[in-house]
Amino acid sequence: MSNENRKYNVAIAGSTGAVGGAMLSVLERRNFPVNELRLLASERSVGKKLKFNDGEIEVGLLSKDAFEGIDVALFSAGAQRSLDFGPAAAAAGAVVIDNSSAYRMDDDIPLVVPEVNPYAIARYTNRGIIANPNCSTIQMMVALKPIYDRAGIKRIVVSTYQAVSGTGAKAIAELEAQVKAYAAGIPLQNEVYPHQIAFNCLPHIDSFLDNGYTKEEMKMVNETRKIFEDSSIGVTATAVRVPVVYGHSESVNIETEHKISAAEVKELLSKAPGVKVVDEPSLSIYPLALDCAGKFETLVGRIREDESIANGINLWVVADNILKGAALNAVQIAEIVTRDYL
Ligand code: L14
Repeated sequence: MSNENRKYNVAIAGSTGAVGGAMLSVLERRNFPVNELRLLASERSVGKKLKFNDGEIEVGLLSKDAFEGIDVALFSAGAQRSLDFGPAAAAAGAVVIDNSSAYRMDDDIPLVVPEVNPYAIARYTNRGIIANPNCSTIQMMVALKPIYDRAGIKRIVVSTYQAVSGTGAKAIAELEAQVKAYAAGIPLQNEVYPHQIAFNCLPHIDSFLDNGYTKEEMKMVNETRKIFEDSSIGVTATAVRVPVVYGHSESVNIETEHKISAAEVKELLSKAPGVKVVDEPSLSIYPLALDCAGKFETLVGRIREDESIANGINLWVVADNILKGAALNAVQIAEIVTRDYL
């Protein structure tokens, strides 16, 4: 069982992407006990070299036989590659922690936010795979868990303001190019998004479903219920892309089972793991996307009672979508897996 001096062989599938790169830096920042770090990616990135600690590691090909001897495999190479290579990695003996949407809603796959439901990790033995939730879901769960435990939550109404980095490097480049074109007075072009993202808000993240919601919105509904293990909780979401590079912001309105005051929520959240309360509106202090970039905490502010109903609370919740929304959450899961299960 767990041995304090043991080091682990870690693979990153999708190591050259935005989240993959952040996984490397989070392993470094948290001093994860790495023995071998194996960087994997698709054909076009093979041979690239990435810095890790004091050295450089060459990227190898993501293939079914690339996982021999690996203890923990972090996947962030898109849902299709997780489906194609995740089971092979698990069969080779690795615990797969998957950042894609491929396995999140499978009944026998745990969907984990370490501050919220770390106990669910035990069920990784079913298929050798643990799913990392959607970025927008993760930060909302971190903020709501202490309130859920204290007062119960009947219903959540959430609107998101999501950064372009969630889409990837191409989207960051598109936003920057549009801002430059605008400043230069030349026509703006768009390829990644169906409309101009600079100076705009697009109520469209991932594709539309028959019920009129987007997939991103329904991920927040379904993943929230799965993580809280509560199919009775009502959740409705509107997911909006905004011209921000890093950091998702969320307006979260909840109706609790029992009355809880804004002061009590503030007190609860000030002690909650992974949360930083940033809430002094008279000084213009509240969570900002620009301030969350690079940080591990989920910032919560604008904590106030919803005076339109008996038991209502409003919150503004901001986190780095690449870190807590993806790479950090995955590495935190890996920390628990290695500490408690390997
Ligand atoms: O489900 O485009 O993990 O901001 C994460 C990035 C969904 C889309 C997921 C984005 C994706 C999201």
